[in-house]
Amino acid sequence: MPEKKGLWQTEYINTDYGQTYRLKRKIVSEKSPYQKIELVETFEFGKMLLLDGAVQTSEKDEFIYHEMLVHPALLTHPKPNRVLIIGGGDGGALRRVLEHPVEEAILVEMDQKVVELSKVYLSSISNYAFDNKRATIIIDDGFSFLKREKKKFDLIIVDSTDPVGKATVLFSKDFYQLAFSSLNEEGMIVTQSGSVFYQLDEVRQTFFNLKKIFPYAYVYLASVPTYPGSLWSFTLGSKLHLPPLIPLSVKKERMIKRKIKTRYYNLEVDLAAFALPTFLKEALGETNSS
Ligand code: SPD
Repeated sequence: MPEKKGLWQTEYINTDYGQTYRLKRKIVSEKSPYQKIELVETFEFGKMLLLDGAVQTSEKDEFIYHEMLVHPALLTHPKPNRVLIIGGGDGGALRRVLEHPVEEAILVEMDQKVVELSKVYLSSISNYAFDNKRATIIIDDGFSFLKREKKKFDLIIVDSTDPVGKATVLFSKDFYQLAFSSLNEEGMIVTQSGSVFYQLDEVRQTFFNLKKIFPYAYVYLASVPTYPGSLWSFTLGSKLHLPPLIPLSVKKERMIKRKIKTRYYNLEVDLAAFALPTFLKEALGETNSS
């Protein structure tokens, strides 16, 4: 058993379980008007961003989460032009969206400090996506922005904190109704929806809320080591397209044409991501589709 030396940072998932990292150094710890923001450098995962004590992203495993949040939906859409990201102030999702030939990617992040600190300390995650001419950064809350915005989107991505506390509104039926009316007729919404092991109720609620509004709804999975329980859920609502039923040859052609380079996502992973374990299928009422 290795010795527990040095400085450690724990994310407490509940009263009985946490995930702990040995730190090289604490970089930033400050309170914004919205949350406690911490940037630390860990031995195992490189630099890591925490909001209110919950790990949001790390240099070592961010590619898994961000590729899986963005590519399944964008490769399902034949011609995505206008994409909205709500949250995602670290820039990792924005970077992946801009790998597609979209005309405009709008990132609406509530906390300016998260964007500022990410630009300084997490450029390996955003790869300077904030400076891309096709990107617009707006500091606002996603719900208010969408209420005001008149022009429609092809994809809305919710890259928020966990579906508890202040982010809950982004998982509500009201929000999905608003998102539905803000999407073009081939439009989709995809949201991170929490740990299938530790937040199963939130996963169910997200799926059932989306399903009430969108004709098609799917949960899919990826393993993100720094997220509680690792097995992470994403929930996708679609007006027209059925992502797991798009032939892989079509997605492959789009990947090649759009020159998408990935480290986690590939077509076999895409196919497998929509296969759910039995306990989750049961929790979703065996209805992971239309
Ligand atoms: N438990 C943390 C889940 C965080 C999901 N969003 C992360 C934002 C990374 N861009």
